Amino acid sequence: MTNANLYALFQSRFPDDLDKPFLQQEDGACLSYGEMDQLSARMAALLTTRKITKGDRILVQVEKSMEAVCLYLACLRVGAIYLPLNTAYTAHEVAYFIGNASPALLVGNFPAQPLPSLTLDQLCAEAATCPPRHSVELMSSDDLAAILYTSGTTGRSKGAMLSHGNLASNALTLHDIWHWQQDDILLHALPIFHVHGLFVALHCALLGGSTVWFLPRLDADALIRLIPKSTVLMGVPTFYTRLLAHGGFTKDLCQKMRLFISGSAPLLAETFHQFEAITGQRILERYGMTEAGMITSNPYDGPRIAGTVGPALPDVEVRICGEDGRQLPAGEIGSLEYKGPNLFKGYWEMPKKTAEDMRPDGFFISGDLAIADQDGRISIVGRSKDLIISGGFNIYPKGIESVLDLLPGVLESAVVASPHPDLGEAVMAVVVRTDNSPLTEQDILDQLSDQLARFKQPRKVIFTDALPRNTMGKVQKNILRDQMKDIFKS
Ligand code: MLC
Ligand code: AMP
Repeated sequence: MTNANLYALFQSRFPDDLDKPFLQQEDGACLSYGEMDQLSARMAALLTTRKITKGDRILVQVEKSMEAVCLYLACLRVGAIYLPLNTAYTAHEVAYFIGNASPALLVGNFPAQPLPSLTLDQLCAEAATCPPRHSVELMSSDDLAAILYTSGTTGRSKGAMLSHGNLASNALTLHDIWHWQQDDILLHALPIFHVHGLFVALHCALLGGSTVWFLPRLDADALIRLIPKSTVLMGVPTFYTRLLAHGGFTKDLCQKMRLFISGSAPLLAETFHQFEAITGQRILERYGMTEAGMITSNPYDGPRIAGTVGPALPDVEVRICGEDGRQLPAGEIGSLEYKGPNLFKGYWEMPKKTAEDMRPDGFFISGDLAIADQDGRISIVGRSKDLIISGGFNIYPKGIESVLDLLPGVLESAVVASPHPDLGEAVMAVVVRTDNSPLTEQDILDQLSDQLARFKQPRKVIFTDALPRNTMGKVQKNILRDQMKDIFKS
């Protein structure tokens, strides 16, 4: 059996000169390909001495760092399943993931957890004393490499199981269609706990043997400094609106840049056109999701059209269907469904939920509404799932409403998105108080702060006497969305 371990694929693509920088920071810190291979081998040795074996889950909630990247690679090396969590999650939220995933090891700050845990600093210190474990565990392409949690319509998060084969196929396809080259320099300012920053960005660079400018977070000033020394930028639309809002962003800065990629949320046509007017370059928009990585992409060579996400990737099948699952003709809006080697292995310990989202012929129901033209070019036009995407983070209203509804003084609530100039969409809560309750917006926000990650907390709370309902008693969120649509207009 050939080894389908993703790390073995990366190793086969390392540059000849292992001293070449893999990750480099503005402060001068740098990790070469050789150092990354060595550090991840030491971390792999440490995991082995801690009896971590193939299939064990390692739950990781740490700040973005070069060491965190090496820990991910070390997990691949030993066949452990990497489970990264958003650093914004509260202890209350993290408890659910720990209960659901039963990890063998926690990495991060978990003082109150009875499970074995280490901070990343402790892990690095212990790993430094271990002789490197250079072997790479033999894996089949169906063996799991990672579980990424994605929030669900019912408010409960689901762990999307991604195999070594899923990740490898998507990375190889993107590396190819985006014409990745060894001399590329990727500007990386995304978080590394989601598909976009962890897989799409880092895997392309690793397959290219390329160098990465590794920024702790989005900082428009730092982008402006580093764009002249980079060739590729990947970001959510907020990256591009912030660059455009920055007085120092000019065409001259972009001389070396060959590719600006956007995804994770809709890129406004206005942003696309303003960006082209300044730089002469068209942002390449692509579409994806946690359950599969990337699914469609605008072409590298052909026309990139604002408001579209391009055709299906070469090895992915996409179709637009009616509610009955039958394919619709081009030009009709329907549910976007897809299948391919990148499609995940299901939700961790939720076979029923997995089955609900799959068609009998193996297509996955994305929950996005889309339209295709005669050439197969897709536009995402809406969502059948009740989902808010704020700055590229997915937020399900149900998860917020269920917390709000339990607060003393709240009778009921509805959470909707309002268009937001920086984040695309922002969370709004509409709350009905119980009789005579003196509850204020601040009271609500204070009470949510230790229960919900900051990015999920409503940007505004509006009080009303009753929620609008249809004859079936269902809250008419479209009416609320319409009422709130100008609330963040700048
Ligand atoms: C931060 N905050 C947010 C937020 N990010 N609030 C709502 N939505 C967000 N996305 C909060 C902070 O806690 C802070 O709270 C306040 O907003 C201001 O924070 P900031 O420091 O200015 O934010 P910043 O660090 O600049 O982050 C904004 C961002 C970031 C958009 C750059 O959220 C980001 O990097 N998003 C990328 C998400 C991503 O990678 N998605 C990919 C998912 S994978 P306070 O307390 O100060 O008010 C996927 C598949 C695919 O979707 O297709 O790729
Ligand atoms: P996540 O579950 O975090 O992986 O987010 C996936 C969702 O992000 C998709 O189902 C879409 O709703 C949305 N998304 C990703 N890329 C785009 C895009 N280019 N345009 C519109 N929506 C997008």
